[in-house]
Amino acid sequence: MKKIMVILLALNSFIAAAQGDDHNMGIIPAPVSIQKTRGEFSITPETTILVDSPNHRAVKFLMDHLKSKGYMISFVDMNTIDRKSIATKNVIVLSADGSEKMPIEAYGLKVTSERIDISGRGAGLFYGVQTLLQLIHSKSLSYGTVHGVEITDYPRFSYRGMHLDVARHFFPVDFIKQYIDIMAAYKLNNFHWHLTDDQGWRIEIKKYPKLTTIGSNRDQTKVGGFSGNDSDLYDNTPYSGYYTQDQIREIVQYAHDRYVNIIPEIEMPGHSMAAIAAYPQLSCDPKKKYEVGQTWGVYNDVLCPTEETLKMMREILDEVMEMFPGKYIHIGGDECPTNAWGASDFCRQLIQDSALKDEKAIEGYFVRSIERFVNQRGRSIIGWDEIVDAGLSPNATVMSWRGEAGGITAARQKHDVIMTPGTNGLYFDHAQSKSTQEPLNIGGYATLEKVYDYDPIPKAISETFQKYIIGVQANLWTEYVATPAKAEYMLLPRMLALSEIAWTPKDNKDYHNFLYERIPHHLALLDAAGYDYRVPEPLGINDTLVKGIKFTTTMTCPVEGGKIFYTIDGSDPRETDLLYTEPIEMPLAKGRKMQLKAIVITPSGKRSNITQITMVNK
Ligand code: TNX
Repeated sequence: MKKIMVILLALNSFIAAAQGDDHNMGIIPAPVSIQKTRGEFSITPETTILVDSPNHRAVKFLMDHLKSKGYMISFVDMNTIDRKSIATKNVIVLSADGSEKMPIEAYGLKVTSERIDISGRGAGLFYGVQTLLQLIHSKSLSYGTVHGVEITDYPRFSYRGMHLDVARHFFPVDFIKQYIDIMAAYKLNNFHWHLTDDQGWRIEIKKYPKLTTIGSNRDQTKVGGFSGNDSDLYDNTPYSGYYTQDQIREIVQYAHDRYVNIIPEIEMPGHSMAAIAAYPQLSCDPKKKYEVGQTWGVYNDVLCPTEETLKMMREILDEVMEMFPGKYIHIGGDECPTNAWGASDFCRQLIQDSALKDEKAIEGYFVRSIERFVNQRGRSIIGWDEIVDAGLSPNATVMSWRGEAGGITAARQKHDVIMTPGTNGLYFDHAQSKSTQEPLNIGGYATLEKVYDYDPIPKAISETFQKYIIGVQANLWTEYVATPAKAEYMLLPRMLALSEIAWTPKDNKDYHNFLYERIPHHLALLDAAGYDYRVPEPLGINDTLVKGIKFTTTMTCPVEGGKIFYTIDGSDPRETDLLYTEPIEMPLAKGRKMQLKAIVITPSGKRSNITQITMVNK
């Protein structure tokens, strides 16, 4: 026990030292303005939390959070006591005071040795609380301290999104809640829930029960990578899973309590094999036999634009809108081949009757029809950028995923746009490094730095149209993500970079500060909390070759409390090898070559990829 305490205290002073040099004081996403001040507030069992709106979600969140951490702190409703008798010392005050003129979602946070004041309205107050929680540093035996600071903060973008595909692989309710937790902690406010696709329909629809009794089950799943001519290996294992309407409502409420809006996606007219397998009349050839998708890619069978199909989609969306109260309904619209429409007599007739140019125009016809309906219900659609090619629907918001081009075109037509380009690091199913040690993934390449470097406002867009870029999102497609642990691995720490590009003013971004001074502390917290995440390689060596006669290798551990182990004999390092404690001096005789290999092992035992540096004296 004593040993643990010594370690904890040492760790804590290490944290304090790291924070000492960091002008952002460890906060992710970095705030708009932050000024470190003198003094330190100590949270003690006598500290009182004063609130002006006891039912505020931020207050409830803080209460629950502190309780779960074992803090016994009293909350006092300022309206129930004589204002003059309110204590002014050893208090944490959560109020709307001074927030009238603040931008939306803004907060102010002031910490002195006597008190902490957080002011904000709605989400603003909630984000003030999130920042406070990041600033609390607990020592082993006390309730924690917060260094003096003055912060003014608000987001760069109003839409800060994270997506999860639960169709290719299903994720349980508890995991979805955890996903929302971590989003909220990093001030992301829109969870895009990809609920249906070729390989599974995962939301209960009462009027159409076969969508889940049939559509949520596939007989087996493709093993390994997918590209058209891969080997045909399947796992021979049935796969299923869906959310009941009660579970959905529970999750919607859970997200609401954390200022996270959920955007449900019901894919149409493509990526709909699961629905077609359940109700073949949705297709252009109802006599054909259909099955829920077992492999990945794009399927040629798609929804047929008959009145029967459109009616069914409207009825499905009616139930969906009842479960999800938010403004946006995502209707998909991506990757929809026209083969089935081209071969259909019905479609030929429709093209004539509705004066459509050809079968390619059917997607626009479909989307506009659904959009009219969604608009009548007082909601708006979001679609993937193919809806731009299909002739944009009037109020549609566009998610630009095939690069930025679709988003740029849409913004110039004064449509709202959410940037989520796969080519710029925002596809979290892509590999996090070029190393062969990365787990199976879809290909592509999205390092932490690439995510961080992305600016959601494309250079090509003139100032007049920039306001139509309402935000940014990263997508986690799950063809190759079969477990919650892997989803966390793909999500973290890239989501922290996403949070900073979505929230922090561009001029405050600083990758070196993010990577060296803030990320290590956050990874230590995630490590202790039991999250999976990708452990970055030792900072300082990166599969490079250097030439010279004498070498000094300096490495930094990217996880606080983690250790770097290394070898110089060419073998793969592990915890039984040399522990890195200080820069390694390595003089090398002429004609010699030496390889230094290193690995990070975190306090919970997670391991990074192995990186190396090769030194040669020619
Ligand atoms: C394209 S992004 C898709 C998804 C895949 C993803 C894999 C988009 C709108 N469609 O169906 O899962 O690529 O990266």
